[in-house]
Amino acid sequence: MSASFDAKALAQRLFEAQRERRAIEPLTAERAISEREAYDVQWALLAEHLAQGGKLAGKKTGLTSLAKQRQMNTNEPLYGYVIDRTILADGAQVSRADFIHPRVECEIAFLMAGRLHGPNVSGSQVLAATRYVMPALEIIDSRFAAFKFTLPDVIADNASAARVVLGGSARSPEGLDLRLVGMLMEINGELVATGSGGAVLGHPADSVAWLVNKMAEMDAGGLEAGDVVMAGGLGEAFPLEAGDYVRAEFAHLGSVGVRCV
Ligand code: OOG
Ligand code: MG
Repeated sequence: MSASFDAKALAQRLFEAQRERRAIEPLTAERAISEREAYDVQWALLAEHLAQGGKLAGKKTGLTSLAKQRQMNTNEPLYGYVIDRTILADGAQVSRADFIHPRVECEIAFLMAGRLHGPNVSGSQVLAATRYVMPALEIIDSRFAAFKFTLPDVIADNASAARVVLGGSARSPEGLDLRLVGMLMEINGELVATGSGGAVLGHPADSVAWLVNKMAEMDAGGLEAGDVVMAGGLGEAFPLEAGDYVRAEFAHLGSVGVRCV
């Protein structure tokens, strides 16, 4: 760690940008940040959310699909944390004014039945430790101007996490080939994207396994029973505007919707 690197101060800057809904310049505009330093900032940011009354409810992967990696111009995934009060029920309403420049994307979410810590965790171990899979929408909201960042910036910014909407009727992944679970996404009744589970690292459970192993590499623990885990956007993310109604329908899993006012 170089003398000028202060993970807590950088986390504070991100926390305030989020609270004040004000975009800031990428942290790497000042100084190069390594992956490990970026996760140190993310950890300090989580500590700030917990200090302000948030509770850790789960984890998320991001940039796990080619579509997302192309859209955001990186070729590596990342993980982040999900805070309890950012999780919303199907059909929830969000306010555009609560965000800087929100985008919405479709994902498959996992609810963990058991603890799972890496390294060397496989997708089948993830499935064995899963209670339910659910259709989900994620609202992301980069704290960086124009949604432009490098991978260390977005790691520090908790993978742009803003809200999670869980839908469907939670069901066990048993007997489902999650790679082939198809998805249709509509905004205001208009089809904007189609996809399938295999879009995220070949299999959503492999995406979750990637997360567990990466957390182990970062000495950050892993998954605990009860954790909600977002396996990553199946396709690109779309701008979310006041007046929008977003709905995604998945084969076998059901649907999930959110309204923005
Ligand atoms: C980073 C977060 C990516 C996903 O599912 O790929 C993400 C971003 O695109 O701002 O949540
Ligand atoms: Mg996402």
